Amino acid sequence: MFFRLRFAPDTASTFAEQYDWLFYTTTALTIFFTILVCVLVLVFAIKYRRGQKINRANAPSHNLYLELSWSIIPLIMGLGIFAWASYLFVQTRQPPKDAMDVYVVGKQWMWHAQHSNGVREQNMLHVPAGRPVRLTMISQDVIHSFFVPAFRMKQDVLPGRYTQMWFTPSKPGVYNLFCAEYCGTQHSEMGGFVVVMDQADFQQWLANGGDDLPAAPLTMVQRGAKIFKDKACFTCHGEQDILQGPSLVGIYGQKRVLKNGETVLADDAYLRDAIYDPGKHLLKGYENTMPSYKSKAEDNNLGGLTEEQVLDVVEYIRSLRLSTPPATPGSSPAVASLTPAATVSGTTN
Ligand SMILES: [Cu+2]
Repeated sequence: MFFRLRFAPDTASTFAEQYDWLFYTTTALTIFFTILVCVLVLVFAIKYRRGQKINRANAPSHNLYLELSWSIIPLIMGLGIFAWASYLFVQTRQPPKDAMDVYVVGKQWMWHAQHSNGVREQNMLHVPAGRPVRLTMISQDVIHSFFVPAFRMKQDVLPGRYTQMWFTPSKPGVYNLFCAEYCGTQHSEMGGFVVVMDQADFQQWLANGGDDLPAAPLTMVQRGAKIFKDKACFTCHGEQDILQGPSLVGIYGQKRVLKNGETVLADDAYLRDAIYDPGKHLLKGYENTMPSYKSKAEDNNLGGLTEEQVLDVVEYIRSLRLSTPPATPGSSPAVASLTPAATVSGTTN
């Protein structure tokens, strides 16, 4: 044979194994009932065909037990499949807290991945086997879709909104990565590979700066800190809340009370909005004096920030913590620091 006939792609994530069980179970049930119905139709058609001398008197018009069983048994099966599939679906929406973060930007027509320690990749994604990985994804232009058949995972990547996807790779190897949303003339060429490595190999790969980059690039937090300084964000966002702007220290993951009385969670999407559209969630006690840092094609990103730079800044803001634990009663208030806490490692949260 010139080609290997394959029924399904590789099975290379824990979800893939679970989804395959679900898929093969529904397929088996479908085949079983299809054959059952076909065989019965054929048997009865032959047995009672015209001209056959067979007793046709007293044919039953209904049978309560038969009708109940062919209603209730499929109902239980259908609900069982529904519960099973729902359980898997909910699982795929809940990344574990200790998942490794990777940030993905889709653009016409390439995938760009960035690891927390600053290693970047184009059309490649290196991940360790046996460890949950969470992708936070956004598009620089149109809708794309991040699709790894061997993981049985697919997630749309949208302009203007972060989407997430997580998986635990289960088998080292090289797997196809596709864009599964028609995104322009070279859509079919938008793809690459996901490389699943042993944990030790991966750590070494990551520490050595990836495949083709100089060693020791800036981490995402360092890059974010640099942008924060270059754009002079600190003049309004310092260690304390001031008239011009609120402090950003320790706000990540906290509830923020807005001017209109609503409360929102300061997560990645909130911080991105605050950079691109500062008036959207105006904080209580503040006026909308901040300019938008939305990058426009015509200014060649000189004034604004690209999606990748926003991810760096968000990672930096995430790292801003109070440098001492909350003060004990009677002592002076905790000192805030605008340098990232040394203990905060981008790969652990
Ligand atoms: Cu695409």
